[in-house]
Amino acid sequence: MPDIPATLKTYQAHIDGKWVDAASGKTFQTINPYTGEPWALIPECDKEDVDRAVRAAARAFESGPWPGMTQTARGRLLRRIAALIEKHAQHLAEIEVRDNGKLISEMHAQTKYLPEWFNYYGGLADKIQGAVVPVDRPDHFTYILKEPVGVCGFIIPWNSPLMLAGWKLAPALAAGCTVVIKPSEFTSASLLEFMRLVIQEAEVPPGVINVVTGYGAVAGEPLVTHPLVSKVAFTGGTLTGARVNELAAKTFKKVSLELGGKSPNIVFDDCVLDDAVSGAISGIFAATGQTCIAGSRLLLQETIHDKFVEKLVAMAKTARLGDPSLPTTQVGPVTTPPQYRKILGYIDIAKGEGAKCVLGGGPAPAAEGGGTYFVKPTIFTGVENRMRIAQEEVFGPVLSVIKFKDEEDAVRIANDIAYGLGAGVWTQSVRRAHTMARRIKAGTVWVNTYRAVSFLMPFGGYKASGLGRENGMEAIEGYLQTKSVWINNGPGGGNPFIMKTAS
Ligand code: TXE
Repeated sequence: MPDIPATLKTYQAHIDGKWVDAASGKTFQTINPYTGEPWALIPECDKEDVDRAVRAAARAFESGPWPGMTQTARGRLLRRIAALIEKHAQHLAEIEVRDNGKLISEMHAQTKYLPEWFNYYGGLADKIQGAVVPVDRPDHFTYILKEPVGVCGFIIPWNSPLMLAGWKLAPALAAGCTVVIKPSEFTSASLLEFMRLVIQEAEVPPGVINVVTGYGAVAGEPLVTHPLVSKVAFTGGTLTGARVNELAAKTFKKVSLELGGKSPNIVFDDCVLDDAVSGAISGIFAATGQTCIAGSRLLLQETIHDKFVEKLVAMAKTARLGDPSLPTTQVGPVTTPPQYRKILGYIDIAKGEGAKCVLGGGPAPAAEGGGTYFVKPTIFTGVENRMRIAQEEVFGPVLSVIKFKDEEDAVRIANDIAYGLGAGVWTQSVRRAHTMARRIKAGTVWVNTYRAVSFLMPFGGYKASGLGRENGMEAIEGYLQTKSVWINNGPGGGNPFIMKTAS
């Protein structure tokens, strides 16, 4: 471990409205992936801290100002949070970049857009309502109540910490839940800054939102297994997601999972070629490929394959690697050392499988970016869909180009995968656009665009890409319980030994 510079910033966890060290007193360093230098110390929370945070969230759920707050007042609070995020968007983006090395232009765009989630779900807070049901019994009054599920545990990855936490937090608060958030051990700082600048300033009651920092197995698992947690919302890798799902099942928690992907970006010969080339590039090289919706399988119709690859390589070659905090940089470093090793490992696997490397294919020399974990934008052609480089998530700037013959062939290849998160289709045919959108098994299909998200549009995966949906009206259901209430206004009685089914 490098020596601790005297200038390291020290963070604390946030439990029950207070800033606290880990009970063990332990800390770990967080590293700037561009410089490779540690810049802050983060509390290494464990089971004991998680238990304190969950109990605080459970108390805040049951008593105090939170459960007494009207839905309209909750809506106002969410809009206050939105305004504060807007005020601090630049600073929050800078902290994200320092921790995850993604481009400032992308992180700032995310933090500037994030208030919309809190405005949207703030608006939705007092539209959450039950129903009166005209039940098939005389003299009965029956209604449905919508109630918050209770304490929610959020597990957040390192690629877009604030955005992915916000996608969960806004609907959870609107529903009336309380929350414990465990950010990734690689990127804890932005959520702690968010607690200081936004949540405290907005005067969210103590215990409603808690942040415990630490490692997955040590701080994440106790959150997933805690008996007082009613819902787990997880974004991360598919293997970890499967473990989280298994653990959460033991205490029958609601679970939503947003996991990995190996999304097909499908280009037909009737597309606008230059648009599709830009879409293919931004689909894989934006965020250094470290996004769950990366268009990592580029499916090219054979009639345009060679011409397209030529243009693709020519454009990808111009990518400016470098300091992610500069607005002119186009590709930043890889966020974590394990991720860096994983990407280079997959490049070797692809070469070993016989794919042809037509661009990049290894680490970028430090001089190019001045930083440590850089990988050259890499393109493989001649990839067959059965190869590991086509089937497994790399989560890096590595594109696999696969040829297809016709629509039928494209659908077959696109769906022949364990994942189902996103897909792109490039065509000018309206019929083809709708047909492909219907036939591809993925949670999102983009036509003539790629990697667009909105607070209004549900987001999530088919198959191994996850469970449940974030964003839009649908997300709120994941934070609600449904209760049926039966009131008999007539005479009671009947046979006490027989269930009262419809007469
Ligand atoms: O993710 P993990 P990692 C994919 C991507 C990447 C791979 C591994 O392919 O290469 O996952 O990345 C917490 N119980 N994605 O190892 O392990 C952990 O502390 C409870 C896709 O970084 O999934 C962190 O907070 N929690 C993805 C969070 O889970 C546990 C984004 C994510 O870490 C835990 C990131 C456990 N046993 C990676 N183990 C996306 N969908 O965007 C770990 N965690």
